[in-house]
Order: sequence, then structure tokens, then C-alpha cells
Amino acid sequence: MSQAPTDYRPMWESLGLDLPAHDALLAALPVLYGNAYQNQTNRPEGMSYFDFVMSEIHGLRVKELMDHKAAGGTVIGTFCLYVPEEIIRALGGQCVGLCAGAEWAYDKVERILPQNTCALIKSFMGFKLGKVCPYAEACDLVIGETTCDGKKKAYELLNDLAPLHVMELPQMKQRHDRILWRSEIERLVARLEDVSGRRLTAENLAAAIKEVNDKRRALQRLNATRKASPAPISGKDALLAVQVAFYDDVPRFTAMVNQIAGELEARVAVGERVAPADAPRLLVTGTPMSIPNWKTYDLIEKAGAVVVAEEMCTGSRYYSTLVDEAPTDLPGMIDALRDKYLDINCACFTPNPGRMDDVIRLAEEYKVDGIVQYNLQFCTPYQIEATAVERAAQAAGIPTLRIDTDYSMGDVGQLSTRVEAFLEMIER
Ligand code: BJ8
Repeated sequence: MSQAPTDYRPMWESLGLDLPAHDALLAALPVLYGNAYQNQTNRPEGMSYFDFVMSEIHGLRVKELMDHKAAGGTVIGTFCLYVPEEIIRALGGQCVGLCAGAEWAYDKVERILPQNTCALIKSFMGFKLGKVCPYAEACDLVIGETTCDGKKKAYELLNDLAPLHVMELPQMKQRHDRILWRSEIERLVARLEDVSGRRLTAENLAAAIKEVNDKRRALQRLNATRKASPAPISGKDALLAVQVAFYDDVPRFTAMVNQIAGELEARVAVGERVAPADAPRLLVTGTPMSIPNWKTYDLIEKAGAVVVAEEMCTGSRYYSTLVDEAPTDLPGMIDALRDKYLDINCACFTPNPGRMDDVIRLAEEYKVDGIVQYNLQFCTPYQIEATAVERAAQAAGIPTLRIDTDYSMGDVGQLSTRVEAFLEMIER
């Protein structure tokens, strides 16, 4: 006998969601997901876990978070890779990424933000103002960070809508910047201790560091299989795994990703593939892609290429480095967190040569035929840094294509034509 589907409406109502608007959002998501994901051939079986996660995106996971709160835990929202998830978890919190990947309530957003603000910022403000994100409404605290000007100023407005803590992220990586960043981590600890009513200890932080490292190790393992030719998994599926990493239950996610990685390793051993053996291999670099922003990967892979690597926050920037597990005392662990997080190479830093090194190293390791720069319009740091990426790729003899876009679907035809021309050029 099949079970009746769970009715989550009372939960959404208790979170204060605008139910009719939320219904409209939930109706659109399966269509987008189906178009991008469910017509792929020879998908790894393990991806059925992510199909399930997507089908329950505002249901089961939100229920788990509400149960966690009812049991005395906290839910903490973040927008950026620089916020240490380990501290949130050590203090009994569940970390949820609040960046959104769809245009929503832009009429409300554009009353308070300039029209020429990047889609990522407009989207998270739209989800908040439109009351359609149960994750945002479940948060006991939202943590912002001083990365780009757009986010920094948008947080001042968000401060009226949610309990907010902003970390001051330095923009350079010199000795005094490391001192500032360490003190900002300590300030975050104090705020989270206050919100959670718990104390950070060497024991709870060591356990959280290990847990989050395990999640990153699992993603490293999965992504290492994409070095194989032919690729055993599509770029879209690999992207989805990282997108889900931002809000799924950590031990369950780690176990599922390890399971998929095992399946992919077996595929590589027998040369099983998701795209033709001669499909052009691409690396994507640039601004993050949050759910349900699958547009660029979808059109690239529908044009016959396969994305095998990404230098993005929804890619290698998220999982490629670990926190040193050697320190056993709290100050040593905080130092390790400072070093791991400050070594992320976001375009908000100046200068940012580490990112060019990462792009070229990944391009070589994953034997790519071309690099696609994906940047959101009005994202000054990444759009300007695109010139440096182009020059580095040119010096390494790798062709590049630059895509500046937003979350609308209006440019899909034009982008597809440009991607097809780029692939033809590579193939020639
Ligand atoms: S570490 S990439 S998540 S800041 S796209 S809002 S930069 S104008 S998202 Fe980011 Fe952290 Fe860096 Fe990653 Fe501003 Fe650009 Fe918009 Fe951006």
C-alpha cells in the first residue's frame, strides 16, 4: 500500500510563507528540473538520491530542520563560501546556503535595489521579500560577509528582514589581513555561542572539522572520476551534487556521494560514459550557480560537449581544500580555519593570481579542450577579472568563451548559438 504524500502546508504556513506564491514556485521547479535533468541518458544510478532530494526540496529537508530546532538546535543561513560551516555545526547548528538561482519577486526587489544589481543578490532578496523560501524563514541567524559591494549593501537592507551577522572579510591576503580574519572568526564564535546557548570546545570543533572535511573528501573523490575520458558523469549531475551540499544533512550527503563515487570509479574502469567519447571537454569558471540555475550547463551539454571541471563556488572552490586536522587545541583549530578559508580564491580579492593558477591547473588536470567563463551581469569583480582569466588561458593555449548572463531564459537561443560556434572552433 503506497503512503499518502506528507502535507507540508501547515509547516510552510507556520514559517509565514506566502502559500499561493510558494505553490507557484514549487510548480515551476519540477518543469525546470525535468527539462535539464531527466532526459539525460545513462545517468549514474546513484543520482536517484538527488532526484529524491529535489522532489523534497521544500519538504522533507525543511521538516528535518524544524525537528532539529524543536530538539534545541539552530538553523543558520549563509551566502558565501568564506563562512566556516564547522563552527556552525560545532555549536549545534545546521548550515543552509541561502543563495537562490531564479528570478523571483523582482518587482519588490527593484523598489529597493537598483535594476542593475547581479541576479544572485536580486534573487535572494526576492525570495526573502516574496516569502517563498522556507530555509530563509527557518533561520535563527543569517551570516553575511563583506565580499562584493552589492552583497555588502544588500545586507544592510536584509538586516531589517532577518537576524543578521556580517563578517568582515579582508580583500587582500597579507599578514594583517590574516589577523583581521582570525578576529572575525572569533567574533562569529561569540555570536553563535550567544544564539545557540552552547560553548565552542576543542572536542565539538574537532568533530565538526572532521565531518565537514569528510563531505569535501567525498566530493573530491566524485570529481576525480571526471578526469577520465570518456567522462562517467555529466557536468550537470556533478554540479547538482555541489549545489545540494550547501543544505543537505552532512553525514547522509557524504555517504551518498561516496556511494556515487564508487559507482563512477567502476564506470571508469570499464569505460562507461555519458557523452560520446569525442565530446569536447570543458571547464566552467566564474560566479556560482545556485539551484535552479542549470541554464548554462544545460545548453553546453545539449550542444554536445561535456563539462568535466569547474572553478566556481559551486565547484572546486567549495571542496578542493580541507581544514588541517592536526591541531588539538582550540586556538590551533581556529588558525587552521583561518588558513583554509582565507585561501579560497574569490574575485573579491585583489590581486587574485591564485585563481588563474587554479583555472589553468584544473584545465590541465582534467584535459579540457576549452574554458567557458560564466559570469553574472553586473558582477564587477568577476566580469573585470575575466580579462586576466582570458590572458592566462591564452598563455596556456586554451580557447575560451565568455558568457555574461542572468537568470532569465531570454538569451538561451543566442547563448546556444555562441556555444555551438565555440565547439565547432574547438573541433576544427
Ligand atoms: S566566495 S563568488 S559565494 S562572494 S555574483 S553576489 S560576487 S556581484 S557570489 Fe560569491 Fe562568496 Fe566569492 Fe563565492 Fe557579488 Fe558577483 Fe553577485 Fe557574487
